[in-house]
Amino acid sequence: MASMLDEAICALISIFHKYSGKEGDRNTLSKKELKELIQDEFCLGSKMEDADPAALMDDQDQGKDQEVNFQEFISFLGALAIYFLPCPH
Ligand SMILES: [Ca+2]
Repeated sequence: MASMLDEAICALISIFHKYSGKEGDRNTLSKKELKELIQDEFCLGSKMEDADPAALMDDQDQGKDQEVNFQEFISFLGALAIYFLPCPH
């Protein structure tokens, strides 16, 4: 039986690929794919609704190749998780 953490990791991979496979490189998120992922998958407060995909892309795109790979995506989620850590509910 999968643990909650196993399921969370599988969900992250599944959600990433759901959007990364829409155009261009199937293993990275373009600016458009990132925008769709943020709009469709986040409901962590109003800040995410107003998020500027271009600015988020610049923050996450550590390789500066205009694409966000899975490692960069996970780094972003880690920073987001730390932001919400004091009030998880
Ligand atoms: Ca892609």
